[in-house]
Amino acid sequence: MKFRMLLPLAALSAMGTLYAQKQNNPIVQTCFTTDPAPMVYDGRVYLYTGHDEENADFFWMQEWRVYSSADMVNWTDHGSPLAIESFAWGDDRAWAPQCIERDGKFYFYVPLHSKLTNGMAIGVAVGDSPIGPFKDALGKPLFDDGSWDNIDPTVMIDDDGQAYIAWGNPTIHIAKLNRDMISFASEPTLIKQTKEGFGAPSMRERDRGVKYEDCYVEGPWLSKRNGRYQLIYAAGGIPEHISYSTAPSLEGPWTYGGVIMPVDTTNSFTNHAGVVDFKGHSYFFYHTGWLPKGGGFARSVSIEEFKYNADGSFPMIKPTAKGVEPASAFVPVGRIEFETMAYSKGVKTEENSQTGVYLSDVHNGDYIRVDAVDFAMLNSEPKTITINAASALRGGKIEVRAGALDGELLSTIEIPTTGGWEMWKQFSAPFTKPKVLKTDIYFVFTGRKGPKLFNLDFWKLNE
Ligand code: FUB
Repeated sequence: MKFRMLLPLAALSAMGTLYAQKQNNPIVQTCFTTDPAPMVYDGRVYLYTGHDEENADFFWMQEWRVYSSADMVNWTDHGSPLAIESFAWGDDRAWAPQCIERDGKFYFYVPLHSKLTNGMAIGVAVGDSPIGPFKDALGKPLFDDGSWDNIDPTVMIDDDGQAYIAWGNPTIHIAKLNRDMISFASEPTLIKQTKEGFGAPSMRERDRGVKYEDCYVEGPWLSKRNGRYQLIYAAGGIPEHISYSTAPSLEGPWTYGGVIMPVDTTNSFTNHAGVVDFKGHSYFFYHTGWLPKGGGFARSVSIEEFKYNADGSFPMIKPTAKGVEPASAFVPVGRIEFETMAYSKGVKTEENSQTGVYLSDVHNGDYIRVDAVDFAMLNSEPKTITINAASALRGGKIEVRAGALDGELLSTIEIPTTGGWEMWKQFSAPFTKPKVLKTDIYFVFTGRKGPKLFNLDFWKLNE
């Protein structure tokens, strides 16, 4: 009797947890992502990241990754179009990047370890699309003086068309770029760090034993807002917080603006920020160690929405697990890649030259969630769903549910073996539109406990 009374309570509380736990941060769960550099282009936000390896004991990072979103919650994984091996002169440490568009080309600036000088160097790759492919634009570093300071490049194009690049730890180098974006228009100089400008003089000029208000460390993010230049950066030493300084001109004088994101329980001793405005909202990107198995060398990108204060200053921004609300609805029209999702459990992504990026490592009990799917925006009612899948084993089953993991069942698709993990076949099943027309959609994967079930390429609703 006691047991029977307890059971519904336990079930209720489990459901409560399920609903209470809806979260969007970190925004990628299929691998670790670091050092976010967002770029708004043609109605989407492109996000360039580093990639911490699993079980790493240092920043042994091998590649950069690209994601994009039209709504800030559903992110498409575009894989890794740039890696250490893209630069013949580099051999290690694919650290914090930034990409920018100019004249229809995309310039992807990276720091990496130089074989030429045994220091860190700044490289630049170029591509015809925001997701690549990218290739080393110079065949040599853009800047390489053998110093370990050369990390974390940030770029901006001023209102008069002049492009600037800045980088460094614990120095801040700055230089003008030529219109070609791959050569300097001025010799790199150092931004002078002062107490008034950054909370402390530069590291090599600080007095021992003096407690300073703050200090620049690394990860600069250069931008301009309402005619004033903003430099956001990781500050304060280890563990890092995020602070900023502003200036009327890039020659200074710089004024220290304060802390934006304080040291928090982020489980990461570094932090690294990027800021963009998109669809009328302002977004702050940063990283934490909040994924399972996360930590200082296993970081993941998160996002918070914020509003500038009336005087243009930054508010204090706290990391959350909830993350941001959708900036627009997701209309489920045409072919939708399975690697477009707001949240997932258990799965990973892989890529090959034939399929591009696809969902892999799908096991019993795993799921993905696509947020704010708006069925009211469809011209006609979907009657079936088609899924492109591959399985070398016995396959499994996909349940499509609305609103929650155990929400309204919209479809069940059986995926049998296809004879190989990359032998793709399409499977269709009846689909009922949800009662609530704007809802989150869950794809819940079930099958034999233990082995991988299938790989998933795309889904599509049909009339
Ligand atoms: O990801 C490697 C390094 O850690 C970056 O270059 C720094 O900004 C810090 O986040």
